[in-house]
This record gives sequence, structure tokens and C-alpha cells, in this order.
Amino acid sequence: MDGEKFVISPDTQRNERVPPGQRLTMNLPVLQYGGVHKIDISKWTFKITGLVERDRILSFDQFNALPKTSLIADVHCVTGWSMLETRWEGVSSSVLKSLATILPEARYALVHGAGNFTTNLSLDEFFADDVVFALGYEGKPITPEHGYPVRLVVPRLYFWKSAKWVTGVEFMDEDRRGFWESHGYHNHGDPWTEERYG
Ligand SMILES: Nc1nc2c(c(=O)[nH]1)N[C@H]1C(S)=C(S)[C@@H](COP(=O)(O)O)O[C@H]1N2
Ligand SMILES: [Mo]
Repeated sequence: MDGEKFVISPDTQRNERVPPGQRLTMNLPVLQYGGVHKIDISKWTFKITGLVERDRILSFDQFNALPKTSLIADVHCVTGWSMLETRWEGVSSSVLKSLATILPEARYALVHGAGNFTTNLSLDEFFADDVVFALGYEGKPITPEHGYPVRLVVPRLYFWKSAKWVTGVEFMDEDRRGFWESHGYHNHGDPWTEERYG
């Protein structure tokens, strides 16, 4: 696509690309708590809330019109599978800074997904330049199983941080554990130091 940014996650440049305790898979498994959400895009919105000057709500068309980034990344699920060289297309997290004024007190982001799913990230990790709200996977729109219409991709943390069926982001001054983080998973989730459970 014209004018599109292209990002390669730094983890893909490691000599050893598979973190300890992981094995490779050739296809992206489907994994989530509960069933697959079927989202009606005419009703879908992306909400930026919490510590922002004013809440911002975007329709699918507005979200889809934002500048796009193409991302190559390896992904690592805490249950032990890793998939190398996945390709995503979507909206870089940093684009959100142009949509809402984030207050200086904000230090954490809580990403919300359908069915009350949440996951928490420090602002530094949320705004890392390989973090993308993906609309596309391998050149096609994301399928319902993988989070249609929009799913987050946070390549450098375990894949549970990569919320599917995203509905928005809330900025916070204090950290608040998300869904998996309060059901036994680590608060941070670095695959290279095996921050699996906590
Ligand atoms: N909304 C939502 N997103 C989620 C989850 C979930 O339970 N709900 N599980 C996470 C986990 S544990 C993994 S491994 C990935 C799997 O993504 P995939 O099904 O596209 O492979 O989604 C993540 N995103
Ligand atoms: Mo996972």
C-alpha cells in the first residue's frame, strides 16, 4: 500500500528466534477464553478512554482510514507454541497519540476486547513501534477466530497480551491486571525470561 510504514519486530533479528521452552508451529492456532466473538462492524467502535483530555470513539470506517503499518513478527504463546514470521497490517499504537491527548499522569494502558477481555501494558511497551492494532493477517482481513475486525499484536510479550476483538484502550495512572494476568499468568510476560505465571 502507498505510504505504508514497514516494521520488523527486533525479536526476529535474534540469532536464536525461539524462546526457551517453546516449539515451532507452522499454522496459527486459535486460542482464547470462551468462544469466538462474531462482531458486526456496523456496530463496532474503538474507544480511547481513561486518562485522556476527551474520550474518542471511532467507527470502523474511521479506524480503517488511519495510516497503516505492515508488521513482520514472531509470536509466542505461553502454552508453548511459537510461530515465526507472521505478517500483520494495521494501525500502529503510536497513531493513537494523534487521536487523543493522553494526560501526563498516564503510565499504563488497559486494552479492552469483546466479552470483557482486558490486558495490561506499561505505556512504553504499549507504544513500542512493533505494536499494531491489526486489521489484516497475511494479506487478508483478520478472520473471526483471530479477532476480526481488529486485534492487537504485541510481538515482544507472550501472545496473550495480543487481545483479539479489540474494542478500545483505557489509559491509567496505576497498573491494573487484565484477564489472563489475574487468572494465573504473569503481569508482564517476557518470553525470553519465561515470565509465564505469576
Ligand atoms: N479477546 C481475547 N483475546 C485473546 C485471548 C482471549 O482469551 N481473549 N487469548 C490470547 C491468547 S492466550 C493467545 S495465545 C492469542 C491467540 O491468538 P490466535 O487465536 O489468533 O492464535 O490470543 C490472545 N488474545
Ligand atoms: Mo496464549
